[in-house]
Amino acid sequence: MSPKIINVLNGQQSSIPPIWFMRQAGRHLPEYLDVRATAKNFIDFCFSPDKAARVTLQPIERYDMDAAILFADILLIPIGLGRKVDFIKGVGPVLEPIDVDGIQKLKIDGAADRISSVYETVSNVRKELAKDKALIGFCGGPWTVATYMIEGKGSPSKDIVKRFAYENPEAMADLLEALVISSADYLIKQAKAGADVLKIFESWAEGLSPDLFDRLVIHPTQEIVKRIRDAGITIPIIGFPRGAGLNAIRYAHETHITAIAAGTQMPLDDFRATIPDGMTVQGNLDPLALRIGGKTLRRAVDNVLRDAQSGPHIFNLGHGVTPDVKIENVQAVVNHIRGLEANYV
Ligand code: 1CP
Repeated sequence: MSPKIINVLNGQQSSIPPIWFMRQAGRHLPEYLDVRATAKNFIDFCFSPDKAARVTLQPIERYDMDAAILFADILLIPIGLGRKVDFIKGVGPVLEPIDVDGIQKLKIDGAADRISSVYETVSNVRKELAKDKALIGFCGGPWTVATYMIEGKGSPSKDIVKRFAYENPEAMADLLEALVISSADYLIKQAKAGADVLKIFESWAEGLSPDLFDRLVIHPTQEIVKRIRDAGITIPIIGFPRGAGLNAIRYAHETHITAIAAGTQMPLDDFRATIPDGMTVQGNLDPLALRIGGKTLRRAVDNVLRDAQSGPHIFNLGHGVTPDVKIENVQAVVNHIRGLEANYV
């Protein structure tokens, strides 16, 4: 039986949508914290195929989600390109900010091979995952990864990076090209190792003028998709231009992705009317409602189901599960979606 999420990505409509959550493997799960405690640091954890495979499978085992998402991070690619990346407890990612000179020195050749333990994780997971579940591989969108590389820290303010893009268009194009080449190669290798779906996380797509959005988001994404297709990889690709507003319409039409993930603020019914006919939409429960639970959560789930019902839909959040989310709340949403008794607390 092919995974339900694959049928929906191929345009089939289902009265019970497939469901998975961004950041479903993470700190809200005690079993995740147990494995996490055995790793030296977050990057070592991502590069340990046995441990990473184990936590990738945990949300399937606990919640019976329809898809597993590879446990890795969008900031592994800068490591492949030869940059130093650390994750500091309580702070988040810390990178040495890159400048024009640094961009010229990026090690594009072999970047995806230098992080090859990720493909081992993919094949370990695929071996253990049931046939009716899909494995999602992923990378960060080039613009989003560039924001971290230029600013050097988490939750980048983007103004520094936008200024860099305006003032150094050639260096910015070189940086995006390095990210396009290495990220496409990375996704191709994940697909060859057994990923069933690929996702491009453009988490910082907000606040860009249409012109910058074209140059920094649409064009590089088109290039990644083209490289993947030219390599003979035909599996679905989900794009997630979080916070892009109306720029998401052109993203849906012009990047040649298969399906589009919507952030929390997107009205799914209006959005569907603007994107290519029959394109699958993923999203977009408010992660805050998931934290709150109870009636608030039930109502928020019903609203998403109502707004998404006119076409193929994958149920998900508008952004990731936060560490304080209660397991009971996630379970209640999964049961509700499947028409089972949902115990909202
Ligand atoms: O020690 C820990 O547990 C650290 C928390 C953590 C986790 C669980 C980080 C650090 N990364 C991850 C895993 C991760 N990251 C996954 C796989 C697990 C899953 O989804 O279940 C994925 C798909 C990502 C993708 C990712 N990393 C994104 C895109 C999605 C999004 O949230 O917008 C981004 C922006 C990152 C960067 C990142 N990595 C980690 C943190 C804390 C951050 C965000 C930093 C910031 O605030 O900007």
